[in-house]
Amino acid sequence: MKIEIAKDIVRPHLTTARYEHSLRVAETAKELALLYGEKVEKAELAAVFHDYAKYRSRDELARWIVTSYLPKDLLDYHHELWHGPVAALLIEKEFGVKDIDIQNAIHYHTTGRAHMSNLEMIIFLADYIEPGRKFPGIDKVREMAKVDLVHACLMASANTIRFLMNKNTAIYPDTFHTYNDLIRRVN
Ligand code: DGI
Ligand code: FE
Ligand code: FE
Ligand code: FE
Repeated sequence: MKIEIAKDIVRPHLTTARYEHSLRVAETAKELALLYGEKVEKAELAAVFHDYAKYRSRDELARWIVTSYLPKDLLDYHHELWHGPVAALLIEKEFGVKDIDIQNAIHYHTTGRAHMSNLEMIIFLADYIEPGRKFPGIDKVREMAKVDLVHACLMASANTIRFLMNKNTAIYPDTFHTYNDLIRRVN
């Protein structure tokens, strides 16, 4: 699918702010793909669609999880974790985007997982560091993103886990798997 078509599809499903976030994630993902030798078109397409399901109702998201191959344990955790997996499903069902690399990058963009591909890490990281984001410690992650993809993802993962623990929120297993896997991969 051409990127401009994808943008036109996604736009009416998002708020203006969320749409602009998605465009910045796409720009950031494109830069990271160039830097780390991954396919720029796949990175951009995954980024444009990554938050596609963000504003579906809780009921609809839950229904897609219950009636598809998606992991049922998502339902035991915050509904914020559901939009990535459901978007990965819906782009195939609705638009025939059946590319497992793109679908995995979208599916795991919020939590990450163990053994992420470079494309998965690029979307995970671009979502975290796009220029509109303000998190404590983000500038150090942006600097690291220019030199070491794995290490930058580890910093983002650690920051997110710290943030969630400070809020006393339940943490999905893949969120921990991401951290544990990346800490073994940095040298
Ligand atoms: O959709 P975005 O706002 O662009 O970003 P996102 O999909 O990466 O993250 C949405 C939220 O999910 C963010 O505030 C962090 C949170 N999150 C990440 N991992 C977990 C989590 N929330 C819970 N409850 N558990 C997690 O494991
Ligand atoms: Fe998201
Ligand atoms: Fe994220
Ligand atoms: Fe996002």
